[in-house]
Amino acid sequence: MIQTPPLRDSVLRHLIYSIGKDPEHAILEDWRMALSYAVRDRVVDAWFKATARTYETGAKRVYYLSMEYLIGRLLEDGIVNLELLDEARAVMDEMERDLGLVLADEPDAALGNGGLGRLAACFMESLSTVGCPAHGYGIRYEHGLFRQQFVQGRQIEHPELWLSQRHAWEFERPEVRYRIGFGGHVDTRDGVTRWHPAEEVEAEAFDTPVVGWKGRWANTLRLWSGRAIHPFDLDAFNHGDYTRAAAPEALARTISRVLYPDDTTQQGKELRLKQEFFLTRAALCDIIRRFDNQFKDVRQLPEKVAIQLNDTHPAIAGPELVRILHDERHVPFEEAMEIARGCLSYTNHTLLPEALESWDESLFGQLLPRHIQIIDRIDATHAEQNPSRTQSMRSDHQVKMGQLSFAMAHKVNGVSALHTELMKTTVFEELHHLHPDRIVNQTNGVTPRRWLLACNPRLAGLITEAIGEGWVDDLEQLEKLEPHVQDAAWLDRYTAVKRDNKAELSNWMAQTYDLHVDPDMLFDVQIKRMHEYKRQHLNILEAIAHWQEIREHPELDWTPRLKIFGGKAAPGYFFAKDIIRLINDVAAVINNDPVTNKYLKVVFLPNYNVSLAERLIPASDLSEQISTAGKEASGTGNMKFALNGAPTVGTLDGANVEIRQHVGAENFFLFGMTAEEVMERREVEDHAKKAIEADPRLAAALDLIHSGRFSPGEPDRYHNITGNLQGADYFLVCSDFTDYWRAQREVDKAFADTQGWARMAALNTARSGWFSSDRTIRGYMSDIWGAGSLL
Ligand code: 26V
Repeated sequence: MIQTPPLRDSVLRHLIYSIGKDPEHAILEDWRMALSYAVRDRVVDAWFKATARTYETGAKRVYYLSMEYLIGRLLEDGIVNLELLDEARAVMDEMERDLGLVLADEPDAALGNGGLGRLAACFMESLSTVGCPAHGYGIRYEHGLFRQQFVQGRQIEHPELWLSQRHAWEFERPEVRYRIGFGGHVDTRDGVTRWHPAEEVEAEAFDTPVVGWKGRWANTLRLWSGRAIHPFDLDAFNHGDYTRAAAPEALARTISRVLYPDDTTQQGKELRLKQEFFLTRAALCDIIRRFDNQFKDVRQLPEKVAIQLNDTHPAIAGPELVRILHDERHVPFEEAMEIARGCLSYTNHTLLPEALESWDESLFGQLLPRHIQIIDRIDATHAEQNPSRTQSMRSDHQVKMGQLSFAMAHKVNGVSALHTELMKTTVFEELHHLHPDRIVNQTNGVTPRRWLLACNPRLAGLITEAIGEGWVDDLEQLEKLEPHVQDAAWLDRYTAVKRDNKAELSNWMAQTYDLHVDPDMLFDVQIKRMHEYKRQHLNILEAIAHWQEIREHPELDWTPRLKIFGGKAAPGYFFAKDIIRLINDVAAVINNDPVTNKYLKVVFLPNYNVSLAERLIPASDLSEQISTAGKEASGTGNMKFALNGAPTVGTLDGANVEIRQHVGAENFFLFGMTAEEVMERREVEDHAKKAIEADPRLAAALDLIHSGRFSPGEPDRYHNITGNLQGADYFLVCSDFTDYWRAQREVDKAFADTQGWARMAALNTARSGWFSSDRTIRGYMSDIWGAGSLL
């Protein structure tokens, strides 16, 4: 074994020999790369050990298939997990570099849209921390989620260029390539059916090691990149037609060029379906090659391989695995189905009808002619085995990916207790009836390494001083903080930590955006994708109403509040974009009102991403989780806030329900209708009108928007929003407004009692241990995958 040199030597060696710079001429990026390589060396040591051990033991492996991984930056993560923070800081101090600036120089890899992608990233880290042999598969998008800019309050999208910046984390594997076919035809000879694709591209592997806590284990995130099989059309080249000669490469690369930025509506685009098959087939080829290397009989697959589908996006894994087993390995069809089902399981992340995947059967059949036949056979077999069945995997000329995933999975899971119950009574009602043991719950979690230890070092330090460091990979140990919460002196220190975090954020906002805010205000934060069901417009309506009240009585002792928003809207989701613009317009008016602006300010920070979340969450006082009940499958931001000592104002939706159970009802500001009440209220005629009539504050706030108070010169700018709220108001903003208002006034009162608030915040931290993604992963291992830890 090679002896690991001190970090300092390693950094200098890499600076000189890997980067080719001497310390005198190195720029920030060079130091960042040198430090990354030095840390990476140690990650690789852990990685090789883990790989060898998995191979030796012949243990079952977990494969996580996801179209998205919202990983964020990796250098700090590696440093924290390998406990190199002090050493890294000392090295950078010696080189007269600020470690914080070096870490922040890394591009933020945004290969995902939101919750689903971030969950995949937390899961990868937890899989390594708990020592479960696992591989993540995804796509190496050249461009991740767009960068958001505001121009006169409106969202402008810019391409994101993370790959054009240097980073140290991936290893190209040119020898690991698979052919991925599309289109063509199917024929049957001597009873054997074969698919002959018309077009083929290659998927090339890029590996990123993912290290767990203390470097005890590391797994692989393998991302696929599109390549042409013959990068050059030689014939065209020899004829001097260079554009045509390069065309195959350009076409192949298109597949992994860009992440689809719309996570709200399924659009049925051909390229998206190609991406899904590209990821899925490349992953399956890799899984089977690895299995064949070590084992003999494909009938053993379910014993050795667990494949988790992150939503329906890789649902084609069912038919493709059956195709490989049946068409290529000649396993009888029904047995092939059984083997595939034994390996596969599926996680549902949304019940919103517009986000459920279905594909036009003619598009599907053109691109995947053999798979559509297999789907029909799976469907027929399933119908035969379940004669009372009425719903098919194909209806209205569409292929239903949810139905397919359910039928091809041995377990199907929801992501919070409420969501799982709703799955049983709504989208999967019939299938649940036929397979009552298939649906299980695995409430989401977040990794405490990134979301507490790394992003909130002050709080992490205070906790470790009180209860030791065991909490880092056993988060429920946070309950040992309870006695300290009863100690006034300790609570003062807890409050000081929060205050320091808020001051740091205020300084950063002043430097970065010239926004000047008082760190003693209540920092009220709503950060998430923009969506009507998440109801950012409910939040801004309340701000308008509150502003009016302060204006009427500026002499009263109001609790000063800063409302912070962050979030991107899908480029084609015009309503969500209007809400962004409205919030920015309202901010411009309210922040410039000299009568009220010591009591109320509103800011919308542009380009919300993982790194910004890491800055904001430790500095938050209040977590806004205000979705229409029944619509947010789980939420994971909600867990990060609670863990970092920001109590929730929220509805009984998704994991809010479980957060409230854990932290205690008295430490959670509940408001709004339940999921059941929501369904009933929708049936009430003119529910919005009635709610508006009953609440003059709401009526006045809507009138202000409608009158053009926030859009001078263009009074009708927000008539679409006001019309929607006064009309159908599908997400029941008006019906929940009054209770939301009441809850916010309770927040004001509670925050004014500094000790009481500190107790509430600290109890949120002490009682959030259950929301670790380590707990979630152990749940998947035992209830779904049948996989063990090799630690
Ligand atoms: C949907 C679609 C629709 C088709 C086109 C591309 C695309 C990309 C992503 C999605 C995902 C939407 C589902 C989603 O992100 N759900 C979120 O999952 C989180 C993790 O389980 C959960 O905490 C959130 O509540 C849930 O909204």
